[in-house]
Amino acid sequence: MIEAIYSFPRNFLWGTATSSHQVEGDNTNNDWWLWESEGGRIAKGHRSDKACGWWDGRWKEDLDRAAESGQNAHRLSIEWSRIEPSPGQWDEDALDGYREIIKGAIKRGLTPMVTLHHFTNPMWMAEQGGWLAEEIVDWFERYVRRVVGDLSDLVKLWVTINEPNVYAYEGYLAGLFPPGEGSMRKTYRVMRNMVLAHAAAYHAIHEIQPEAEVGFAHHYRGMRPANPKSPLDRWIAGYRSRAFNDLVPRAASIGRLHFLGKRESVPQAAGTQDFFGLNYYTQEHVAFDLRNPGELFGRGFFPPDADLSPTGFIANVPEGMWVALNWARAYGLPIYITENGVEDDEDSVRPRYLASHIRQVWRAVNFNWRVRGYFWWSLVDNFEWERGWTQRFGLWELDVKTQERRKRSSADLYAEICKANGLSTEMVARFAPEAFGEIFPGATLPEGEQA
Ligand code: IFM
Repeated sequence: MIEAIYSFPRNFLWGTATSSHQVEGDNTNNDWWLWESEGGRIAKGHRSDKACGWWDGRWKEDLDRAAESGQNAHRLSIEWSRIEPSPGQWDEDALDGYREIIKGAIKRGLTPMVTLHHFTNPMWMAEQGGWLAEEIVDWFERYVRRVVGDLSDLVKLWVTINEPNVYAYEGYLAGLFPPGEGSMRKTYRVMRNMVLAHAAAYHAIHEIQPEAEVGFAHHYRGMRPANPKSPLDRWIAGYRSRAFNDLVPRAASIGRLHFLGKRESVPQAAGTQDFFGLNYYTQEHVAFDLRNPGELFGRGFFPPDADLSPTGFIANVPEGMWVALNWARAYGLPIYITENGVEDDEDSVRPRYLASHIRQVWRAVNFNWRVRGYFWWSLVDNFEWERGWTQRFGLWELDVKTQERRKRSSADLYAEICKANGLSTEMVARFAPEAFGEIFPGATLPEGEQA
């Protein structure tokens, strides 16, 4: 077989992404800890407990794994409830703890990308109204100033808020995240406040650190009309996509909020992204459904022939990554893929999911689209919010009780990709032969490799 390789540019960032509550353990002072303890909220009554033990020091062994497998970046988040346990009170030890982790990443050759808010809130903030409170923009800016003031000598890449759309929909419409509400009006309010808090953080970070690069991590969910010939399906797919995918990035680009017919001007948010952070996992079909007003008269589903993850949470649609990148590129900014991944305890879908998504990223790079880096979700199995430990996204498997890690085959595949700065025919033939034809159309599998 003739060897071929999809090569990436020099200095491309290859990493994995994690978040504080999902890996640290013992985050007893945030709203998720309380939510988990209330019972009936999390699959099988699971709790984050010690999570992956990062706050007890296990970040060292996991970052060793990342570095040894050729990664050159890591995206992690800071836990607000540790830094500011009560309003205006700063925990210097917690700040030192993050300093040590970030220094540890840099020492291992991993460029840190740091997220300032990833779904969890300090208890005091949740009790005073959370993201609906009038004061939230000032609270967030105060916290951001403290963290960035402390860590700007180590960190250049800042993500202010992770997935505002997911946070708002899950917490305020679907009710699966705290505070468990079901109100469209509040969902909009929270997204609006997140845009304003991001804008305030963006300006504050640049004041403290002019050379910083600041953005959001946007969750893009592909939405295709179930029946492309049906005008109603086409309309509802577009409508839902605009409400879910477009609201926040548009506001951070042009300074205008547009949600379900409501328009609002937020000029302070215009032009507040130095890069576009893109989280892409899957694409769904959307059908018009009058019986489903709670979901904006649409019903999202995966088609019967979809290549599904074990719990059916994610369909493997690599073409959707291309669509997402094309969508993100319209904002005219450099792009980081801040998350991409699949839950798969058996590691049966993950190798082909990984390889075929990397190929789509390469297509974009090959057209000179400004894609600067890729962060796989996630390094090690971690606490999956309302799905608890029932979903496993890690390159390394975690035994939650013993804290032992076991390498999955996908970790080896990703290590080879990172080290080669590209994806080769030989890698795909070994790790995901069933996707060989799709990833290298026209090439033939070497003898002995099973498709
Ligand atoms: O685990 C989450 C992460 O916290 C945010 N993006 C999606 C991931 C997988 O569900």
